[in-house]
Amino acid sequence: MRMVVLAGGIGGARFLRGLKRAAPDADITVIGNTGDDIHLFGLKVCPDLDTVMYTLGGGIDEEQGWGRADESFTVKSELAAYGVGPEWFGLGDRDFATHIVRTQMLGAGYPLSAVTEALCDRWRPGVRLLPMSDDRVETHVAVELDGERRAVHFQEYWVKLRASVDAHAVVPVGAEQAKPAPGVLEAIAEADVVLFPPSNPVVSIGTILAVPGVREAIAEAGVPVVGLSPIVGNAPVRGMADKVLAAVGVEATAGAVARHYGSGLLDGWLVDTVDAAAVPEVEAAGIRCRAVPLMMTDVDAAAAMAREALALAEEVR
Ligand code: GDP
Ligand code: FO1
Ligand code: CA
Repeated sequence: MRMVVLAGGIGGARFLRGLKRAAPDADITVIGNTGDDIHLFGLKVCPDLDTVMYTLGGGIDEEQGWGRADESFTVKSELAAYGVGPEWFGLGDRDFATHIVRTQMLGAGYPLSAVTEALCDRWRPGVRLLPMSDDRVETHVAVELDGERRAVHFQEYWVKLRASVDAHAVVPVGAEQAKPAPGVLEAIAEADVVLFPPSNPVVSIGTILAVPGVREAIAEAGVPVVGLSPIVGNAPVRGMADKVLAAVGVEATAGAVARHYGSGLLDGWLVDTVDAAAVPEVEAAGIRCRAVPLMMTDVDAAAAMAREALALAEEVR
C-alpha cells in the first residue's frame, strides 16, 4: 500500500515510527515541513526534516525528541566565546555535521530534495523523505514586543520566546511562490491513503498545505485522508500549539482542529478517548470520527494509533 504522510517534527516522527511497525510492507512517502528552517552561523538547519530522519534512523535524542543522542556542545560554546550567537538555539556538535554537509551540497547547487536524499543514505529512515518544497519558505510570527508590533522567525517565537506572547498572525513567507518539491504531487496522486499525524495543524501541516498545489492534489487524489489529533484534553500533548491555533482563530480542542481542516480535506479523524464527547461534533461536520488512545508513550502505542488510522481509512474508502 502506498501511503503519504504530511509531517512536522516530533509528532510526525513518532507517529511514523509506529506506522512503520504497523505496516512494515507499506511504501511510505513523507512530505516534511520546511517552514521551520533557519540559517544559523551560515548554515542551513532543517529541524523537522532532521527530526524525522534521526527518529526513524535511530539517531534521535529520545527524551528531548529533537537533536542527536549523545550530543555535546563544544562548537556552540566556542562560538559563544567569540560572542557569536544565537545562544538560545541548541545546535550540538554531532548535529552541526548534518548542517555542514547540507549547506555544502546546497552551495554546490543541489536542491534540498537531493540533499535530503543524500543525508538519508546514511540514516536509512525506511521511508522516502521529501521536503515539501525546494524553495525557501520561512514561517514568521507577528507579535507585540515592548509595545511594538513585529514579525519574528518561527524559531525565535518558539524557542527564544517560548510562545510567551500572543501570536497575532502566522505567515509562511515565500509559500505562495513555492513549488512542491519533485515527487510531492506524484506521490500524492499515486497514494492509496493520505495521513495527517498528530503534528502541529498550523505551523507543520498548515505550512505544507500552504504550498500551492498540495492541498488541491490531496483533495483530487480521491483516496481516504485520515488525521490524528495533536490536542488531547483541550491542550497540546507537547509544546504550545494552542498559541498558534489562536492566531488562526481555532480553539485548542480536538473537534475544532478537525473542523479547521474541514470535510473538504479530511475524511476521517481520530481523537483521544478523553475527548470522546467531541465525536458527534466532528461527525456532524461530515468527518468520520473515532475515539481511541492517542498518547505515543512508546512505539507500540504509536503503532496501535497507526492501525486505528488505517482501519478508519478503510471504513471511509
Ligand atoms: P514539532 O515540529 O516538533 O513541533 O512536531 P509536530 O508538528 O510533528 O508535532 C507537534 C505536535 O505533536 C504537538 O502539537 C503535540 O501536541 C503533538 N504530540 C506530541 N506527542 C503526542 C502524542 O503522544 N500524542 C498526540 N496525540 N499528540 C502528540
Ligand atoms: N527546540 C528547542 O526548544 N530548543 C532548542 O534549542 C532547539 C534546537 C534544535 C536544534 C536542531 C533541531 O533540529 C531542532 C531543534 N529544536 C530546538 C527543535 C525545533 O526547532 C522546534 O522545537 C520545532 O521546530 C518546533 O516545531
Ligand atoms: Ca516543527
